[in-house]
Amino acid sequence: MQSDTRKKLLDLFSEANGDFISGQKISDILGCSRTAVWKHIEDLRKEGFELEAVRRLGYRIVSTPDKITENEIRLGLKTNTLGQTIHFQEEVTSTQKIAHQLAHEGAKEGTLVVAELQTAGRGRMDRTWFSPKGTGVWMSLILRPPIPPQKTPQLTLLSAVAIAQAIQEVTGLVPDIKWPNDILMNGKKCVGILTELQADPDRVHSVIIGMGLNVNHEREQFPEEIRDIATSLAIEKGEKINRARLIQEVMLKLETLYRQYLQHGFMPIKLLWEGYAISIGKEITARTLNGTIRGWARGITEEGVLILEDHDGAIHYIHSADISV
Ligand code: BT5
Repeated sequence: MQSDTRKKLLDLFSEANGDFISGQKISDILGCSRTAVWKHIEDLRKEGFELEAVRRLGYRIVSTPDKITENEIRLGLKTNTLGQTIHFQEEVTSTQKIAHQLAHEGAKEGTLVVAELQTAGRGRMDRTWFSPKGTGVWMSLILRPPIPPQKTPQLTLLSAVAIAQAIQEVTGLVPDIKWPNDILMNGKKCVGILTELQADPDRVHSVIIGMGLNVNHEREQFPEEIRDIATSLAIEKGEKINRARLIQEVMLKLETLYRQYLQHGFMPIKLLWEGYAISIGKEITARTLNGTIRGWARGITEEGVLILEDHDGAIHYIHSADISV
């Protein structure tokens, strides 16, 4: 099916919100014959959509598959720009890598790269991010914010808030954020965020926000070395979660916060972030590339940098580290 016809059809079903749409209406709007409409419906069925067809009433969507495809993400996506262009692939090395390439080729803001499986998913400092097939959300979003490079850590924190809000909206669970890029449930990591830049010293060309969400993993599906430190939303909630719906909600929350950020700066985001933060006010250990510091996490700066007061009362500004509470 041509992708714009497909988009129109899914938008129609999305607006109908589970109600029937007549075959005539679909054929009028798509500008094709009733037979062609039937073929489009068959295509959707092949992808795992369950569609009911009733004479004189038309068609309605009964359920969508828990597969992530471009269509699945589109159906019900309420954003204006974020995620409106989707590059979906079943298998990739890393969605970050593809997003970097697309950004380099001029992809527009809001372009989203999503995969079902990453063979070389990565975390910070080239660490491995475990990204098996069919259970998680592995995605990278391209933004082109008019901000200087030193402010981009703010976008990691902004993304963490958006993901926390989306998790809350979709699952009812309230996650914690651990500075700078982890989202935890009951002390275990269920989301990691990796923010990368394409920039000159004074100008950002693009920011690639990589988001890895453990959604429907069972405990045994995690490799042994992270089984005690990782969790998934399904483990915490006790039921499976629709991944496409989660992606849509993350995009929507991100768009809202991003707009707010561009208009009013980081302050409103900082307040929201502090509402989810678990490490602030506590005694923590920060492992940085230059060594380990122990002390009290006093808060974050306007820039999103962690303020740490050591036992001698000296203040350290931490730009990048692993934190343990
Ligand atoms: C992160 O790194 O937490 C950032 C992860 C970003 C992943 C996304 S997926 C989409 C996009 N494409 C990519 O290739 N990456 C991004 P960091 O803070 O360095 O944490 C990495 C550490 O978390 C590893 O060393 C493991 O200990 C642990 N880990 C690995 N996979 C995990 C998983 N699925 N769940 C929880 N913890 C994991």
